[in-house]
Amino acid sequence: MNNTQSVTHISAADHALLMEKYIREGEVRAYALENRGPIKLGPDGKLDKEILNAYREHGFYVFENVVDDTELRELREDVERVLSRAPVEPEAALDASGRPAMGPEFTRYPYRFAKPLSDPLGGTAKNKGRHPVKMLNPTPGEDAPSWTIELLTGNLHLMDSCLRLYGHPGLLAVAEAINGPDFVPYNEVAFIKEPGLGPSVAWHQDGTTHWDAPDWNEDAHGFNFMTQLYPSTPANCVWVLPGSHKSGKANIPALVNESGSERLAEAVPLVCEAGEVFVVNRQLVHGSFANSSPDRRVTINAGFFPRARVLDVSTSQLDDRMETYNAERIHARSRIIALGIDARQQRFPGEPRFNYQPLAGEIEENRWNEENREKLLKNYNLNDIYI
Ligand SMILES: O=C(O)CCC(=O)C(=O)O
Repeated sequence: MNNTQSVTHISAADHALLMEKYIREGEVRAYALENRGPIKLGPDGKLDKEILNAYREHGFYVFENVVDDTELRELREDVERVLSRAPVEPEAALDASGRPAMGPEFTRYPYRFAKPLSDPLGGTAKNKGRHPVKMLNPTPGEDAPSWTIELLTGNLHLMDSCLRLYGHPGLLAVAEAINGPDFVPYNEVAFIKEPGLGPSVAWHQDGTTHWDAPDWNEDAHGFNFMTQLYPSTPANCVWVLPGSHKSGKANIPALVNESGSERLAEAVPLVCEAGEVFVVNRQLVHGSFANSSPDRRVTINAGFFPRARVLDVSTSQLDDRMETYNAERIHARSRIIALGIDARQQRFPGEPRFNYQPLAGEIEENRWNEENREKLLKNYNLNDIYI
């Protein structure tokens, strides 16, 4: 087995068959971990210790019943709207209904396309070579389109429902428990894996800055929340290698060699129902296979870092630009947390309001209204933080 794998031509149907046994065994391993349940907060509003311990042990936790039916419907409708406004193919001016496509009004283009069932990153130098092994590229069905949208970037200015989800008091309490009360934002993207089309995200670990730091630890590169708008199934979901967030930089080609294929032995699927949320350490070895299944996955990602891992850190981005995150930059980006909290409170006034401590005295400045949509939210993702 080398980094390009020996099976080069496989139909989508054969790929699905190849996954069957792996899926069965992986699911058993996943449910044996006992790291799933509702978000539990104590009377002091702090996350239950057992949940935190399970997250720390395995590098992920599955939160059940986070998003109710109303919120789920709003999130799905927003994703549909944004997808319906996408250009019909990369660089096209019009959407599928012949309207001017959405995109040019944002400084960072919101849509990323891929070839159906392809692996755009594996075995390439892209993303700083973070994805060393190419995944299988099954041949899509004859009726497949030339392109599929695999990613939306800048969820919070694209979709108000995502801004409201961002202010979720339970999820923010989890962020506080893991990263400390002064946690800071990373970015927000949506992974779209259409049935029979969704591309792979080859095995990788996120984070590029602190691997060799003398004070490196399991939380050095933060975590992602992954909210599922449809069931996350073993055939369409992200798979992770439990505990790998604690062992430093993994040798992914060696893991693939030892397993005899891209189907890493000991990996488990992140399975859950719609409306549930994974919290996933970014240092976990993780990836997703080509979606040869009949089921769609849409994941709303939002990540957070410990402030100490970001403040005054200079680091290069995935596209090699150097950036430094000074206190002013962190403050500007963190205002979007306050904005999300206010947007959520206006939509769901019966819920407790999360107290984001770094901006506790700035509630008035960060009210959710049309003025701040333009002033603070539009193109907020130019201030995304990446380590
Ligand atoms: O959702 C996926 O398929 C991949 C997610 C991922 O790799 C990430 O969030 O870092």
